[in-house]
Order: sequence, then C-alpha cells, then structure tokens
Amino acid sequence: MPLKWSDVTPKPLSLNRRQLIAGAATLLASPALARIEAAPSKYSTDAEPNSLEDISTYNNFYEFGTGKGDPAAYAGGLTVDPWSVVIDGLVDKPGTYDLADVVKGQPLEERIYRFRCVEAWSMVVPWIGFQLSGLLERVGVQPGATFVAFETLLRPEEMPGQASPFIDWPYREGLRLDEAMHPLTILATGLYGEEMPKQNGAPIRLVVPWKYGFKSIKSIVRISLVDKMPLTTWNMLQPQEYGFYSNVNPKVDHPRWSQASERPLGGGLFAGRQDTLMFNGYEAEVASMYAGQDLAVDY
Ligand SMILES: Nc1nc2c(c(=O)[nH]1)N[C@H]1C(S)=C(S)[C@@H](COP(=O)(O)O)O[C@H]1N2
Ligand SMILES: [Mo]
Repeated sequence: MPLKWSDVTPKPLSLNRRQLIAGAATLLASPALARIEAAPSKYSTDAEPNSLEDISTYNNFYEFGTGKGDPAAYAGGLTVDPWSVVIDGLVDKPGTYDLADVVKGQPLEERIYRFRCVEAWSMVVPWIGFQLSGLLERVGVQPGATFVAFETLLRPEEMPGQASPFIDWPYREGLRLDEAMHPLTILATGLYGEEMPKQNGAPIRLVVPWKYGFKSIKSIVRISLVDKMPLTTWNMLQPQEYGFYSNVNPKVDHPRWSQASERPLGGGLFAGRQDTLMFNGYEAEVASMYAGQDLAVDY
C-alpha cells in the first residue's frame, strides 16, 4: 500500500502550503490542475518524498537565473493564467490549446518519482500529473512522427534570466516517440496536491523520471511532433557533456564528474551519498526501449 503524501508530509510543509495557497490568486479561477484527491499511482516509488520546502527552494530554472535560489526568488512574477500550448507538426488536430483544454479528460494521478539531476543530487517529488501519451493520443499522432519537441515560454519581461545570451532561448527539449508514449512520462500540473509552484515549472511541465533532470522541461508552451531528432538546449550548449538521451546511468560518467552516486537533498548534515541506479531505478520499466543501443554512445 503506497504511502499517501499526506501521511508523510513533514512539519514545515503546513506553513509553506498555506503560504502557497495564499499566494495563488489564480487558484479559484483556474481549472483543477491539481487535486488533493488525485488517485495515487501504481508507478509511484515508496521512497519518502522531500519536503515542499526542499522541492520549491532548490531549483534549476535558468529563465530566472542560474542560482538554485533564483527561481524561488524571481518566478513569482510569471503570469501563468491565461496559458496556452501550441501542439503542431505531424498531428491530426494541430492548434493552440488553452491549458484547460490540454488537461481536459486526462486522469490526474499522484506520482511519487525520484528525480535525479545531472549535477548528482536527487530528490523525491510527489507530482500531480497525467500521462503525456493520453494527450498525444487525443491530438492524433501521424505515422511519420518519430520524435516530440518541447519548448518553454519565451517572455524576457517576466523571465529575467532570458536577458543572458548564454542559452539560445527558448529552452528546448525532446523525446523519442516511444519515450514520450511511455506510461512513466507525465505532464505535471502540480505537486503535493496543489498547483505547481512557479519555480517548479507552472502551469505545466514534463517529468521523465529515468532521465537526468534537465530533460524535464518546465512551463511548456509548444509540443511538436516531428520526424527528426530535435535540438535540445543542453546538447546545443555542450554536446560532449549532454547527449540527446541523457538516461540516468551510473556506468557512464559525465566528462567532468562521476555519475555513480548521488546526494539526496534534504537528508540533513549527516546524510551520505547513495548509489545511483540504472535508469534512476526504473530499469524494469524502460530498459527494453534501448535494447541494441550502446548507451555509452547514445548518452
Ligand atoms: N525551462 C526550463 N526547464 C528546466 C530547466 C530550465 O532551466 N529551464 N532546468 C532543468 C534542470 S537542469 C532540472 S534539474 C530540473 C529541475 O526541476 P525542479 O526545479 O522542479 O527540481 O528542471 C529542468 N527543466
Ligand atoms: Mo539538472
């Protein structure tokens, strides 16, 4: 019987949740992006989730700066309602969809996933979301499509980090179609039973738990079905360091550091490192997709 988030919620959460709700002026007017009663999923890990404090104050979201505290400090000014997502390319029903329309009819679940950043820290997050496959089926993927490309919002007025030319904005990511259709791949609209904190990628972000964190693109405004491997932000910046696949793999080191172990966040001063698991612990579910590929080459 998997633990529910409410059973394991650490103390500091109650305060933070109240602050979040108080700050979420859009909560009442917007569609039900997160529900406390979202069904728990059989895909959840039984690891104990990190606190909301950890999850929402130590972030990578370069649109708001490169410091781990920058997203929590500066994402508050991001307008997430109204929000629309362009779905285009090789689909039967291309269009500009209102967020409510993207979410409509997709069964929201709570999915507790371990999240492993390429920088060798990890945390466990109780996401609220739905399978990307459900949305792709609804818009109708055409036979020629082989990859899915994603883009984040480009809005320098609200995203101060976009003033930096270091990244060729907007942030982009991609998945092979079979990866996108995998039941572990979700679009998340919340966490800890509430709407997504802006610093975590409100109002809708990808979560791909067997890949390094940077594949899980935040604040998505475009999903394109394409027939070629798309450009991705970190691969464009440092192709020798960040490949297209970026599957969590303790046996394939980053050129500048080992990927064999990780530091779980929030474990306190005396928490040790732990071994990183192949595919971040999701090997039984996903390894077959890479049969016949050399994962040291396709990193
Ligand atoms: N648009 C966008 N998405 C992004 C990033 C980013 O800088 N911009 N950072 C990525 C990286 S490196 C990580 S580790 C995760 C962090 O997600 P979290 O802050 O919710 O833990 O988001 C990923 N998605
Ligand atoms: Mo990351």
